[in-house]
Amino acid sequence: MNKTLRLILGDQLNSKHSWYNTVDDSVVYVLMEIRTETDYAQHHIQKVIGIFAAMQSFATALKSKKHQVEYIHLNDANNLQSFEKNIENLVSKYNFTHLEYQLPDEYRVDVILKNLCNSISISSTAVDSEHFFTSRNELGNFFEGKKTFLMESFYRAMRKKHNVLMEGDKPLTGQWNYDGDNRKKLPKNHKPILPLVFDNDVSKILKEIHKSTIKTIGSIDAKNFVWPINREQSLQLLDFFATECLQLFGSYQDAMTPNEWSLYHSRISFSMNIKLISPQEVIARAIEEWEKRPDEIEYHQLEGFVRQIIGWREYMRGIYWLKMPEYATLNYFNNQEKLPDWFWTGKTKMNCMKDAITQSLNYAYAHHIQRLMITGNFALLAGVHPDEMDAWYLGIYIDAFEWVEITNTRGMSQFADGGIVGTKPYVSSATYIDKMSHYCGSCYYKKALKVGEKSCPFNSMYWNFYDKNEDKLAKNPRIGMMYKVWQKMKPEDKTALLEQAAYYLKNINEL
Ligand code: FAD
Ligand code: DLZ
Ligand code: SF4
Repeated sequence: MNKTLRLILGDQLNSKHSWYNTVDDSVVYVLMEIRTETDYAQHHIQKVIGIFAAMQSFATALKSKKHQVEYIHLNDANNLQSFEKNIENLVSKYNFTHLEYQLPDEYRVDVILKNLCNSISISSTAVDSEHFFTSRNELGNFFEGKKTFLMESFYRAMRKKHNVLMEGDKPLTGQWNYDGDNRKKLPKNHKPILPLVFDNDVSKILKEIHKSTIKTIGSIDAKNFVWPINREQSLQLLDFFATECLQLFGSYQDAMTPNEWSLYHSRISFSMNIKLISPQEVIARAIEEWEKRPDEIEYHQLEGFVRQIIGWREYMRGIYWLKMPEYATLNYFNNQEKLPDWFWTGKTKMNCMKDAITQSLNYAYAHHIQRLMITGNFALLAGVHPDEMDAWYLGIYIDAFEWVEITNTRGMSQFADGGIVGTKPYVSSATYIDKMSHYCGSCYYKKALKVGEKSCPFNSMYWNFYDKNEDKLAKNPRIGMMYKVWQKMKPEDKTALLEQAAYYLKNINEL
């Protein structure tokens, strides 16, 4: 009798996949908690737990629909701790005649599964994961023959192709992009909405992780785990976003304030990245809410949100598949430094860094501007090696999977790709951070000081970065202005700035 084994990866929990349209006695689904996946990065404890909890809940739901499921728990005696070994074991034990898997999102796992299929004695098929708007190679085809990969042109093509916020072949309202309306600071006494959190009890899973030797980072309240772990909770979170946050999403998308960890962001990336919900339904829910309340939700709030998903998210995935595996080795500035120790503890006097890192350790989450313009900005100014950055971002965030982490980190944040994803490095002095946040007022360092004991480290390190990388950046039309300012500066002021930066960089662990 023919028997098929279907592998479900921890980030492929898509209950709408056509695999599940029929119940078939000759098909067995397998999910596995394995050390190759828990150990390829040092993950945040909430990330490992969130994935295991969602995998377990997904397996239970499949079983309740009469599908046959083999679930290999972390500490099961028969767990051989890798996809290939567990599959080989199952195939020989139960005489499977065919193996199927959904195309993985990660290059590393793609190679593992291809190799397995070549070496295994049974036939195999890879199918689409039926999640994204685009196929793996769509972006590559779209930009074929082009030297640059402008997100905006890809975004417009996506809007047209999928008929999202369109009126015929014109963008609704006549304007494609409202980014300019999305850069407000939070008013001083503004009290942001309290985020919707869940209270999942994941203590049993935590116990199993403690029994193993898995090394994790960050903290967790295992009796009240805040992240969604199934489709129902993901839909609730999406609903909360649409009804409570969307109306201010765009306006405060780039804003930051101490002790408020999510503001008006959706926190939907984890649910989407493990495929509990699809980008299509996330966008549809936001559009539906805007259509219901056009007087309360301005169009730019909606467009900003839709762009992140149908634009940036699909774009990053396309770049990943176009440029891997070389992408993971790029280091345009030849940066070689280590991450400061306090990236793992949050113990620094820099208020902005302390807040972004502490909340990352507490919630496995920071929003985009915290990742880009606080932690990423500092690390680029400090010349940290992109490998160190990737390891940190891949570990610490609950939504971190290489296809979207590496393009954002190595590309957008660290400019290690020399400008594939972004047109210029995202660096700033305290001026930008103060413009977008309430961090500087209560900081040990003084935002207005460029040199001296309490001068903000971002200020001198910013100029040091431009000075150090002049050969690579001076010709960039988007930053030529900065070099004019730098060149006009008095030599003694330049020297003082560079000496201050050198002092901070030498004593980076004491900042
Ligand atoms: P919202 O602000 O509510 O945005 C809505 C959705 O848009 C997100 O859920 C996400 O799916 C999508 N989105 C927004 N910006 C981006 C972007 N730049 N690239 C891709 N999708 C985007 N996102 C990840 O999903 N995983 C990562 O590992 C990851 N690593 C990052 C590392 C760095 C250095 C930077 C600068 C950004 C990274 N991002 C990553 C992008 C972005 O920060 C997160 O998607 C976002 O913060 C998730 O929170 P949210 O769901 O509340 O997003
Ligand atoms: C991230 C992760 C972790 C921590 N653990 C598992 C696991 O035990 N089993 C599993 O199937 N998937 C896990 N994942 C997600 C995978 O790393 C992810 O499926 C691949 O990186 C492909 O994107
Ligand atoms: Fe951050 Fe500098 Fe502002 Fe302090 S003064 S919060 S270190 S930007």
